[in-house]
Amino acid sequence: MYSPFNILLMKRIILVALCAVFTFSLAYAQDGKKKSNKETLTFKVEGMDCANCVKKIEKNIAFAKGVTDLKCDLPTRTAEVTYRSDKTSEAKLKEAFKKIGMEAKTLKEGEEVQKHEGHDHSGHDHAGHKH
Ligand SMILES: [Cu+2]
Repeated sequence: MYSPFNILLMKRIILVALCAVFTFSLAYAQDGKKKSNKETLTFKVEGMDCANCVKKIEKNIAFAKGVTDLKCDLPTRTAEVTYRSDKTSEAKLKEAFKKIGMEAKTLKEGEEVQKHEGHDHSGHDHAGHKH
């Protein structure tokens, strides 16, 4: 027979146990991240104007030292770079973009990305820009 008090106590124990499991799994997830030294940065890339520019980034930045993943988004002109922080750094990644003639700016988390609707080439000089 369970008294109302016991049922309450059991509910509390279950709740505490659930909390403990949740906290542990969170700690584990963070531990795993630390071990692989993986970080992700989103860059706003000036000069990423067409599919060829994206290809250029994919051919170069994806194979830059320490880069493990790369996702380019043409409409927002952003490149999401996942990299190993023990192999490369934000500054080195920006340098890699510079080498292919593009300026990358780190996008702060939560910063609004302006949609680049259509394909506006005004003020975009394609001279010396080999496709
Ligand atoms: Cu282009």
